[in-house]
Amino acid sequence: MTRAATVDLVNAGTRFLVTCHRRPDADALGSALGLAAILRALGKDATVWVPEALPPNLLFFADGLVAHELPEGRFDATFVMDTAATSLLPKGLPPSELRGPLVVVDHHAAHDGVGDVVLRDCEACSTAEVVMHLAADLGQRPVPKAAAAPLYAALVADTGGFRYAMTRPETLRLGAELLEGGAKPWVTAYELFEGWPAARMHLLSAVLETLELHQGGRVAVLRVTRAMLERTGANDDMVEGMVNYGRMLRSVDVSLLLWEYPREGGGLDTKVSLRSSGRADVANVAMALGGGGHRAAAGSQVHEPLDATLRRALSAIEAELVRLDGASP
Ligand SMILES: [Mn+2]
Repeated sequence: MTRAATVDLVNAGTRFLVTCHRRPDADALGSALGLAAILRALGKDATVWVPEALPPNLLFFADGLVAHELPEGRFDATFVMDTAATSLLPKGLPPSELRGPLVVVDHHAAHDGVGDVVLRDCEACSTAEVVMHLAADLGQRPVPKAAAAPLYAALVADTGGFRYAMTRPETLRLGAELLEGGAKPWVTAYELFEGWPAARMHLLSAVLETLELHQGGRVAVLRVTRAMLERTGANDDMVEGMVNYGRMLRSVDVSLLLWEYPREGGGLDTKVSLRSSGRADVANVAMALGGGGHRAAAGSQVHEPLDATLRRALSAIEAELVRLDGASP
């Protein structure tokens, strides 16, 4: 139903704002640029607006295509991509009389209902996939050439390079369509997963040194402190993906990365990143810590120091492992 409502909004309007969640990642930004290209192919005016600076590794598809200042005037609707919670809406979103209906496009299992229209498919591997299904409803498949590179980047990022369990035959067919549209597989993989500055490698080395195993080896714990970031000259963006290293251990069901993170207004929070090697549902764990996410990848930001957060996280993980062991004898 929401797909039909979204199509009606697109057909009825002429001027759209497209944005995404805070700290944009490849799926958030790629699905935003992909949707904007589709709207333009329909003769609509579409602006992708992101108030923050973009992560450098996403510039290969986004450079010069994103407005950082909010354009003036009214919009017929505002799309917010890949966003599961009100707290993740971009700062400075125009008031409702200027932005029009808020259409939230998403694929997260846990969603707080944010949006006047919520176009959400929890089976989709990425928000980019939801956009491609919407493109079909709008008569824009294959997608316009300008949509291919950003949507492909989103697909590759959210499936871990077509490796994660939600990679279905359909996912590869969508990927094939985007390659036919001109997306570049090696450029995409290199920019998303490699091309590191040396400081990031030094940070990884320090993070791996902190490895601890709990619950008889089933839980890997990694830490990132401000001191480690300072010592290696790394920044917070470079921590992205480091939680995955704990998951590589064969004994591990849950990898947990705890990261001292500056709190708005001063002080330190602890960011919690969780990955499952396939059996445990880490969205359950993240929810127990006030966050959310997917079965295999979830997280939270906790207003407590790292050690206190570690204790809470370990007990939430233990509860999930007990649930898991009860469910599959
Ligand atoms: Mn996503």
